[in-house]
Parts: sequence; C-alpha cells; structure tokens
Amino acid sequence: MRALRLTAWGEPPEQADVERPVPRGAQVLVRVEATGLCHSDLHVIDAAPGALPYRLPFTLGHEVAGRAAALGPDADGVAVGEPVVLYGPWGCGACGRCAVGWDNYCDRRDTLRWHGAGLGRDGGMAEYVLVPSARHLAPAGDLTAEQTAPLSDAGLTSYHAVAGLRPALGEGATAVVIGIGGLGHLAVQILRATTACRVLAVDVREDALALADRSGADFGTLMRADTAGVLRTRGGGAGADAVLDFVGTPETLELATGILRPGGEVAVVGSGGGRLTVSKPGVLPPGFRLSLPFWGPRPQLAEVVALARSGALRVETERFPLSAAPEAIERLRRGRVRGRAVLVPD
Ligand code: FEH
Ligand code: ZN
Ligand code: ZN
Repeated sequence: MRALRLTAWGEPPEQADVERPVPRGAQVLVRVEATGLCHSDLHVIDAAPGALPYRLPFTLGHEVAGRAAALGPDADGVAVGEPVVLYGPWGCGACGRCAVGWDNYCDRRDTLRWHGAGLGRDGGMAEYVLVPSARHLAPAGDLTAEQTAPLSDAGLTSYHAVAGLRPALGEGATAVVIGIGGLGHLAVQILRATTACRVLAVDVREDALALADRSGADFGTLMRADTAGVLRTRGGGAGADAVLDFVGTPETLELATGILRPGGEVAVVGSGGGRLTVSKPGVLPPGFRLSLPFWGPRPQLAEVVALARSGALRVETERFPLSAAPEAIERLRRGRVRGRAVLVPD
C-alpha cells in the first residue's frame, strides 16, 4: 500500500510502498479516507536526530478518519465498514490517566518510544492504518471523513482548551482567540456553540479574520501595535476573561497577558517558542491563571464529533491527494493553508 514515511531525521518524508498490515489480537485495521496535516507533523519532520524518542522509519499522520476494514480475533466494539475516527494520543494503556481515556496526559509518556499513530507508530498518511484496539477509535456517524479527520486533533485540542476555561466563560464574559488557523477557527465555533461569551479574534492575515467571521466571532482585528487597546474597547473595557493563544510566540503571549482581566486565564496551545515570566510582584494581573492544554481526552473526542454532527461545528478544509503531500507540507510551512489541510489517499 502507499504510505508517506519518515525514514531519516531532518529529511523530507518519502512516498513508499509497504505491506498492508494484518490485524492481530485486539487490533483493528482502518481503511484511511482522510488524514489532516498538522504543524506538529512539521515539527516531527524537522526534528534533529535524538530530539524525539521515535524509532525510524514510520508512516506520518496522526489526525485520521476512515472505515474499519478488518478486525483481529480479539477486537470488539467496532464493526467492519463502520466509519471511525482515530483517538490520536496513545499512552501506556495502564496508568491512572490512560485507564480513564486521558492518554494525552499519560503518566508514563516520557518512557514511551511513540505517542500515537504518526508519532513514532505507523500513522494515517497511507491507505490503511493499524490501531492497537477499538479503544483508540470513536464512531464518526454520518460525517464525511474530510470533516471528521480534523476533529481528532484540531477539533479535540480546541475543545479541550475551551473546556478548561469554562469557569471563566460565563454570561457576558469575553474570550479572545489568537490565531485563526486549523485550530483557532474551530475554537471560535466551539466557544459560540458551548458558551454565552463574546468572542474576539486576532490574526495577522485578513483572510483568517474572514474565516473568524464565518466561524461566528463577534469581532476580528489584525495583530498591530494598538491591538491590545482595540480588544479592550471591544471587550467592554474590563479586559479578557480568557485568552486562547494558538500561536504561542513572544508577541502573542505579550498580547494575551496584556489584555487579561484580573482573575483571567490564558490557555497557550501554540508552540511558537514564546516565554512568560511569572513573578510576584510582577506585571501579570492578580488572579492570573495559565494552562498548557495538550490534545484532549478520549471522552471529549466523542463530544466534539457529536457537536459536529449537530451542525454546530464545520471544519474549513483544503483537500490534497496523498501524492501531493509535499505541496501541502510546503503550503503549511508558508502559512498558506486556509483552515486545515487534509490528505486523501489517491
Ligand atoms: C502531537 C504530538 C506532539 C506534539 C503536539 C501534537 C499536537 O499536534 C497534538 O494536538
Ligand atoms: Zn497535531
Ligand atoms: Zn499511561
């Protein structure tokens, strides 16, 4: 079968022909119908030797949707032909976190040589992907695979970030979303669908602000010198109750902390290399809270899929054939993907 494989650290992934896996024990073979392309794929591709604990070679792709194609003899909980989406974070399966489906915060994460499909284990940028058990799958119902795949990472990560901020997002609260890309545009929709707060959007691109508007933001503004003042005014003057930073650069972290209301909270999702200095006394507002949400727990994946099936969540995608993965990767590197890039086996 065709697969996009990482074979050497710091080298571009290669299209290759590999054996189609055969499921054993509780394993499930999934025929891939769509796989999202994520900035983390770029981090994996660009990683220096030894930076990641993964063994080469492996197939990329951690945001995967398709249909169950074959079951190992001990597999249960899924039927052949059923539309499914992969729960991407694969933990040890035995610790307190994994036992309740919070593999994204596995207690033994630092001892593992992989973190999931496409993250040290063969992933979904291929015609088929093998998952260790149906525990790593969620039913996709009547959604198209192109809509479902991004829910497993972009959707779940955004949903989990919003879930952590819910105490701050009551009636009349203001949430600011920085970075309206594959995750940010879904965060705007999730805030719209699950909270009563005002949603303000920030990005460096006009077309991203248009996407924020289509996603239901109350207001959008470009990242400029006066952005903090503009957001404070638009937010009613008291400052933001919550900021979701999907970029995480020094500039966006400065903006996030600069517009925060006392008692407000910042969730940093983007890995833009920004740093925060926390000190008392210091410049951060009293009551400041910070979270670094990572991906999401499996129970919340089912909630995101249900939200999408209700019509409240629509992923803007740009579709590429798997054979055009190098072009999609280049477009993502240059920030020239609208919404989420999705690769479809051709
Ligand atoms: C996956 C693996 C490692 C780091 C970050 C990620 C994110 O794409 C998960 O949302
Ligand atoms: Zn990802
Ligand atoms: Zn674990």
